[in-house]
Amino acid sequence: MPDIYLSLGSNLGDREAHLRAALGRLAAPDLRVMRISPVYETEPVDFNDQDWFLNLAVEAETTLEPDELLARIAQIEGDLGRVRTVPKGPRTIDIDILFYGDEVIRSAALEIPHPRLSERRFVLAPLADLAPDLRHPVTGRRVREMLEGAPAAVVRRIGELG
Ligand code: PH2
Ligand code: MG
Ligand code: MG
Repeated sequence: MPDIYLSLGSNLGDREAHLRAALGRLAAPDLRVMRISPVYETEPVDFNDQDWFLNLAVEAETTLEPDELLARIAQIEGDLGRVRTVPKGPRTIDIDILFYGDEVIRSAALEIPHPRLSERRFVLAPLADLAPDLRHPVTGRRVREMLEGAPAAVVRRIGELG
């Protein structure tokens, strides 16, 4: 069964409650959540005029194929009240697939590894807490090397999800 890594983020309403609810929904007979990183409070990137995020990373095992995993995630995001207004704008919950084992998928619907992973401290900082030596299957760079080279942005670890 492949090890997968997900990034979760929320910057609307009760951010911790949204993260907790998403983690509760992710766990299923076909998806086992193995480890959850600490929570980080992070400065918004790409679309700056919005509130700060809470972000965390998850390591899981799943029997779902990548497209099935994507559909599951869309369902969870919808259930938690995510409405897509501004692209990259405020959201109750965003769940992104970072890695699916060593697979490389580049389709219109799905890109794995996540294409902007190596530029995003809000993804890499929590991921480095779980898997600093994990290598990107295309570039061969380790998570901790990507974090060291990522553009500056404020991320601060605020603790474990209670
Ligand atoms: N997600 C985005 C765009 N910008 N910034 C932070 N800090 N955290 C996010 O999760 C985030 C973002 C698009 O998904
Ligand atoms: Mg995202
Ligand atoms: Mg997303």
